[in-house]
Amino acid sequence: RGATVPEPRQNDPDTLARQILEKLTYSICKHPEQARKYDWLRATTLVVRDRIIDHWFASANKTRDTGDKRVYYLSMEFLIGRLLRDAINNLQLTGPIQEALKRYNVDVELVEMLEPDAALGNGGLGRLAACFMESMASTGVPGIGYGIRYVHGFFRQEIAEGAQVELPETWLMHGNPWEFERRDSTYEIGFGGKVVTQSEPGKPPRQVWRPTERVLAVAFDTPIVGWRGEQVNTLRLWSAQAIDPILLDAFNSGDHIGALVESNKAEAITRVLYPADSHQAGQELRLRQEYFFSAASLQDIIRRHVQEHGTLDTLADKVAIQLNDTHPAVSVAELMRLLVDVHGYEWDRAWQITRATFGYTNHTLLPEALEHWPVNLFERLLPRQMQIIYQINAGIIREASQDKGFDDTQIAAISLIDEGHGRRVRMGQLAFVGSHAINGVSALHTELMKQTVFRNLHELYPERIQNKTNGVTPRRWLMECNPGLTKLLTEAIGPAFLDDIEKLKDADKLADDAGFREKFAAVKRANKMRLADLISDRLAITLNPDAIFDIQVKRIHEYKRQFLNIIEAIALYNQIRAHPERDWTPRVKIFAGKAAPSYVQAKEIIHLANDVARLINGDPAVRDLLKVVFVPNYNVSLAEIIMPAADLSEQISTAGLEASGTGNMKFALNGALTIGTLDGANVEMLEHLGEENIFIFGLKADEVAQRRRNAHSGRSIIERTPLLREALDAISSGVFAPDNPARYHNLVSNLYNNDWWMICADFDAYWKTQRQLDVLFLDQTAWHSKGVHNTARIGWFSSDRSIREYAKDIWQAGPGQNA
Ligand code: 26V
Repeated sequence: RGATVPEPRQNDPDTLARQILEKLTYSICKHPEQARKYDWLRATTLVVRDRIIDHWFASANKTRDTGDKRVYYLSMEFLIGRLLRDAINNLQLTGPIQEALKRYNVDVELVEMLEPDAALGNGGLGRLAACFMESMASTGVPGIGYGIRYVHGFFRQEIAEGAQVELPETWLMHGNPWEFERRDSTYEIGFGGKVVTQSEPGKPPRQVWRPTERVLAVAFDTPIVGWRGEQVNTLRLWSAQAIDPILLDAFNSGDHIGALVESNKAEAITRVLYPADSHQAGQELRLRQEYFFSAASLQDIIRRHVQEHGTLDTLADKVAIQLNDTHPAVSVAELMRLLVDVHGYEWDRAWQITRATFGYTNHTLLPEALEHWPVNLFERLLPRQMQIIYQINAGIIREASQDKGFDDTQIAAISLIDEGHGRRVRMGQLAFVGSHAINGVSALHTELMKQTVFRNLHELYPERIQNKTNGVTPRRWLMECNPGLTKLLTEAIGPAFLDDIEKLKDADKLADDAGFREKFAAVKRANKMRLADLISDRLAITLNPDAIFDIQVKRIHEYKRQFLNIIEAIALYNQIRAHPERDWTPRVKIFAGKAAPSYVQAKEIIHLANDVARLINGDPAVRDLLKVVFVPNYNVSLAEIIMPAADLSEQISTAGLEASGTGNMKFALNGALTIGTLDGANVEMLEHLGEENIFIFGLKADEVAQRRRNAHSGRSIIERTPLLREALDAISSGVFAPDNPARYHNLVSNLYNNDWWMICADFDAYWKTQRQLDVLFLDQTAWHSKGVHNTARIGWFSSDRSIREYAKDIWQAGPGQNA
């Protein structure tokens, strides 16, 4: 309306340098002489952000004008990490920005490192959501992510005397230049109260929920830039606020604390990320978080849809909503409430729309991680949604018994209410029945879903479960974290792989090219030196860069078996000491990861890793042959330094328990070899890489299940395996914990008495495979040739491929999908 559109921005270093100076001066109010690195970060971010905004407007307009189907990704967690390098890379500004900052004697890398690492997630599930957001933007899917703007993300981990200490994380401390508060997208969210029946003459009676408590959900938007900046999508995070910021009457009558109680209670909803990913917390605040962000997102989705299309009849044609695990599963009941109670839809029609709109992704089969809420809590907090769940349940049970002749045991298994443990709402069942597509995250995991948690629902709806194997974004996990390898690959096979990562296949033949292999090895060595420098700075441990860098980084959990890895380290240590004359391959075992604060065994494993590291690293008898390192505070930024520096990737979960894994893909993309079990996506990696390029050992999923049924225990294995017995004896003896020799008694006695995680059962196979890798590493030609094959053949595990599959098979959205 009379306003002129800004002219296109120039991306040459001169222009960028000038604009950075302008931001520094007029937005940050600093003279270049006084500017600190942090000020340069902010100024650079603002300059990059301006360019994103241009593309952001264009993307939003396009989707509105075409009326293309939108995809909404609902996730309690987005583990996005830093955004500046991602934005610069995807806008193709890496060189020019580096050049521009150099004019002020500023090193872009040092500046980038000051950006806080947005850790709004626990681990795999949250990081997958972040990769998916980037890939939706990169593949042209109009996607909006919905989540929670936690004030405190995943805790900061310190190690004090070997043990994990949790400290608050404060990513918003200096403000967040990537987010835009949208006061015009604010919604009321209710809790508690009662349901009343309203009847008007001539109309069917309506249920109306009258909540007693209300809070505001305020939107904060962050742009997600796709590759080459062509599409910019939105990550919309909700922040909770009280409707009345202060109760002035209470304050004026002297109750200064009471005046703030309500606003504290409201804001508590989005204060902190729950740091547990393997035990359902069962706390009211968690359920409030889940409902809060689900309800806000649905109101927003419905408002936008009605604005653009005028009716909710077409919701499922124009909207796909993906539930990232069961955390947003209450959305199924909430959408039914909105359709039936608020918009007057008939139940059956509402149910049809709901099911056609939702898809649900399952990320774990661990029984202790499956969400189920006590019925009485649910009823008190969300009375109308509880009624709706009962009504959905009645319909499903009717269908199962009438159409399929299900018996009482089968009905009990599919019921949305678990009657066994004090009446609970099963969120997995709710998400399943409310969705038209349910997916697992690797081929094996999807098969196990059909056989275990969802056996009976799968029988009732045999068409609904499908597989969508996970992937990782090659922009962050190759181009940005490993510029050396990216440059080498571009020189060798040309730049086509940057747009289609499966073209990395063109590098496969270079595995036999000695010249290429040498350059590949040189890049790896430089990346190892960089990690060695970081470890030297932070932990004062000196590493031998010619050693195998053998790395296990992920959440600490018994099923992931960091304990098995540590036991192998001790056994190796014993052998090196017993046979110093042998030709040992030098090895550095690197660990990083966080334990849930309440997970006792996981914390003991961290403590053991640190205790073992101290003893081994201090023993001159093994000097350069063996080192053990636990790097504190694993996060996305640390992963970006670790992945390119690995020779060997540890993916050694008890078979059947790791749904997919995504670290396995990041390591392989950066040329590491994998030692792993036949679990999760490792199974498919084996198929793509070829069995000579991945090192698989141990029990298979069905063998694990069988042993568990047969009351397997570790005792007899330990007694006949001297290497294992001696390592466990050492742990039990207290040599690693002179201050508290009994510290690890429980960990060890669990192995004797039950070995639930098959550590003893797999030890021998693991040991032998590691020794095979020792020998292979001495033949650097053979080793690097396999490394090249890993990089060249792993392209299928790109999240671009995952997203294209979701878009085609579940969402019917994105390029080529709109009629
Ligand atoms: C569960 C819970 C339980 C209640 C308390 C908070 C909380 C937070 C997260 C979770 C779910 C964790 C599930 C998860 O992260 N699964 C991982 O998903 C990855 C992406 O699909 C996959 O690669 C990993 O194998 C899988 O463990």
